[in-house]
Amino acid sequence: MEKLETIFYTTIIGIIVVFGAGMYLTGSASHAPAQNATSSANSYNITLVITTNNYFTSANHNQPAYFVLENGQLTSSAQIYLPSNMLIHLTIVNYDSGPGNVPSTYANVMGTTNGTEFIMNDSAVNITSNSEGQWVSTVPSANLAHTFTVPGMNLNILVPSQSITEATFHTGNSGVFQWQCQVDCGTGPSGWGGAMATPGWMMGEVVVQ
Ligand SMILES: [Cu+2]
Repeated sequence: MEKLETIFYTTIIGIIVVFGAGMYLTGSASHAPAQNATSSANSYNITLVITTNNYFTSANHNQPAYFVLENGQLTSSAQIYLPSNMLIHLTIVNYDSGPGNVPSTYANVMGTTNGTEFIMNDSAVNITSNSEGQWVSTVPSANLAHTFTVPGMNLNILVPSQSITEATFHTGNSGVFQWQCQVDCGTGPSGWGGAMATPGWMMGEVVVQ
């Protein structure tokens, strides 16, 4: 009997864990913020994913790119939609390594709650056993892979190598703002070509609506 009870409760806990994870993944983002299932009336969740080794051109392949995780699929980051006047919970899952150079203007976290961000699984994005993380206001340049920077919103989020980053910030009124990675992860002598100069890769628009 005891063994059966153990199996029963283990199964129930397993179902709860799997269901909970599923809810989290499906609630990532939507082009229609008001209909997002898991975001509450007062906040909105969005997950961005940075993958590497994306084919760019025959001369410049292996470029990194941002994607929006939407209903379990990676979609273009050329336009990232956010609701206006809302608390945003942003998660960035970064599979890319880096490092690269960032202008001193963008060396610190800006525009988030308390001017900080939460970093997990630093340099090991696929770790599942280590739940530890840390709040930071900057990331050493030797460990910096990308940024998610929206100058028009005074927002600067630093993305360490192979990591999960979380931050919250408020949107204002509706408008279209440029987003741009500030780490020279592209092609050419400056590193600002290729992905860095192409919408949906390391730049694009944030559409606040
Ligand atoms: Cu970048």
